[in-house]
Amino acid sequence: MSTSGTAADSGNNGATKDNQDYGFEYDILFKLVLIGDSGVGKSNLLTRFTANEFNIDSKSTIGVEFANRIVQIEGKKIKAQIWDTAGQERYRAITSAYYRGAMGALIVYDITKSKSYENCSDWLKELKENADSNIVIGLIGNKSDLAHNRSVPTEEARNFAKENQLLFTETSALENDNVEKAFEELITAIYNIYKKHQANIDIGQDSQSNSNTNGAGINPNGKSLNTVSLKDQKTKKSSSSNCC
Ligand SMILES: Nc1nc2c(ncn2[C@@H]2O[C@H](COP(=O)(O)OP(=O)(O)OP(=O)(O)O)[C@@H](O)[C@H]2O)c(=O)[nH]1
Ligand SMILES: [Mg+2]
Repeated sequence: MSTSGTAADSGNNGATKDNQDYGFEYDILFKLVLIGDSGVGKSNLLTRFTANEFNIDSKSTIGVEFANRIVQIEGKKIKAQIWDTAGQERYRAITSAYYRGAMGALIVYDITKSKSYENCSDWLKELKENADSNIVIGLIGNKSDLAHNRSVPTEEARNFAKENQLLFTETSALENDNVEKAFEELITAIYNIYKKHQANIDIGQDSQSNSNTNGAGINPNGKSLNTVSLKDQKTKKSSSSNCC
């Protein structure tokens, strides 16, 4: 996968940055969501990935923000539209709109805060209750630069991820360590499902197919792919505005 750092645009304030691609051309749109306790670094992971920015004094997110980045896989331009919400309890009411249409999610915890890791089961439950059942999910242990204050062992989190069929990465938004990898793995996993789905549609069309070739695929979580959500995901060319 190659990523384009020049095509990010932010939903934070409706503004775009000078070095951005104003064409916003893309072939496929993937909506991703970031969830996890307040203060774990969701917003900084987002700004690191979409604008290569980090803010040591970032304020708690109010409501929902989003930013985009174009990544390329196999020559296809994929617009990753990444939604970032407040981890604070009082903002939880917005969930259904937040999760609607999401094809991937990153559940973030802080490796120095065991409570934020323990709460990942609740975040996972919330995803299962609100998001598409076939959403691809990654678990992120952020703030790996603070390893001297670590309270969540890597192996414990890795096992939790394995048991729940989640992707897993430890990241540092501060040091820009593994941030690309975390997002790229998620986007690639979604893309592979998308590709399989497309191939199955082609096979289905070629052979006047029946229910065995109806486009269902398997995601990394081992579940069958919800074809409706992928069919609903528009394949677009040339858009001049953020779409959400
Ligand atoms: N050391 C270190 N600090 C980080 C890292 N990522 C974020 N932070 C700091 O952690 C604090 C919270 O970061 P945010 O990105 O605002 O956290 P959030 O998860 O978006 O929080 P809410 O919006 O309240 O849900 C800020 O002071 C950041 O500078 C990291 O990788 N390492
Ligand atoms: Mg935030």
